[in-house]
Amino acid sequence: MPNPSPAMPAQTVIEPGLIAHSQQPFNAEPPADQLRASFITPRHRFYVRSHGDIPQLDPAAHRLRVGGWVSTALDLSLNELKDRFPSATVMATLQCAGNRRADMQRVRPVSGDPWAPGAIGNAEWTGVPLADVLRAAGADEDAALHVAFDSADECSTDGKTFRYGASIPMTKALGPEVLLAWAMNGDPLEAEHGAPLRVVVPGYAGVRSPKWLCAISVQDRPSDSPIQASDYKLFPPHVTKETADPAAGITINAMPLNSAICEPAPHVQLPPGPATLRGYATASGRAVVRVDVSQDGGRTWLQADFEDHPGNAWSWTFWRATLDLPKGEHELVVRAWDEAGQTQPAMPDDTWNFKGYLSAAWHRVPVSVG
Ligand SMILES: Nc1nc2c(c(=O)[nH]1)N[C@H]1C(S)=C(S)[C@@H](COP(=O)(O)O)O[C@H]1N2
Ligand SMILES: [Mo]
Repeated sequence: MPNPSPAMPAQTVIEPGLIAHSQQPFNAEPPADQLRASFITPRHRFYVRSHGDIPQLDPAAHRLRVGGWVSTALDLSLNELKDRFPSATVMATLQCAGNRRADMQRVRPVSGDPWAPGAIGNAEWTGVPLADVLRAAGADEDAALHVAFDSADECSTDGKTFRYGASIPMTKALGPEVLLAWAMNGDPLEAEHGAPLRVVVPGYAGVRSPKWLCAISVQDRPSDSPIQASDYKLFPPHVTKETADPAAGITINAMPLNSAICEPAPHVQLPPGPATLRGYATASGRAVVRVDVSQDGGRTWLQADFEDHPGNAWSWTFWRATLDLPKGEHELVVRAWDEAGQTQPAMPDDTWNFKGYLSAAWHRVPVSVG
């Protein structure tokens, strides 16, 4: 990075290929067709979601502390972490809880950036399993405990400034898929993705994968950071920003089944005849077993073909389908099915919530053919 200052100035264009929702904090996603161009999402097409300025941390000086309900507290440099534990690589999709929020925004106003289907990416993450580090510290593994993470970045919401923090239940933290990662797609992490060290919690909302990781604490309660305690909660449709009781909201951890059409783009003009639809589907821990597409708003369906469908449940699936489109206006639709026989809700209205989280209704793309 050319800028040696502790945080990037607001006007820095971090990834010119991304569509920015805001520059400070930097929040940006790739155009959907570019997202669909490679099964492993390259860094320049990987969405960025940050709550504060992006810290520029010195990898040589960086420390990771592990404490709380452990028998031996640890304080490790990055090199000590790499030398002491066998490394692991996991292919996993990372997805923001606000991915596809734009669909809910069209129902009724919601808070947060209006993400299209691009607040998602699939990468090969390399690091050490969190479970190995917890065991080396002699962590209490009681299923009722939580593993909390502290980051280096300062965030502010509603006038309060605090360091980013989040936690996951011990039961998830011990899973072999959960990594303390220093590399993405074989390269050291970039600053915007959490360099030099981040957590990757496959299957969980991105918010539980803290970037710029400084400390881990085993504790009997979730992180008390506002990110954990009040943000990223799912509320019923009648609850508003004014009436929301954060303690009563559901903590967003595992992500629901979702799918999106990445090509064609909404509102394009197509010639009559065969049109190829391409997109992704993800079940976040379960396997996607079927994807259906419709050209008439969901009255009739055709089964899509899988293009890339790894046996690994942490990674998304790429699908493709060809429809014969006559002249006129059409609403293209996709829905996925998981191995439990579940599918997505039909309308964004069905799961609308004022924060616009977990927007996972059938994805609808209007096109004109003529
Ligand atoms: N320290 C820190 N970690 C963070 C965040 C953040 O703002 N600060 N954003 C979270 C959210 S909401 C998401 S969706 C993912 C995004 O990761 P990415 O920017 O590498 O795509 O990081 C998570 N980890
Ligand atoms: Mo997110």
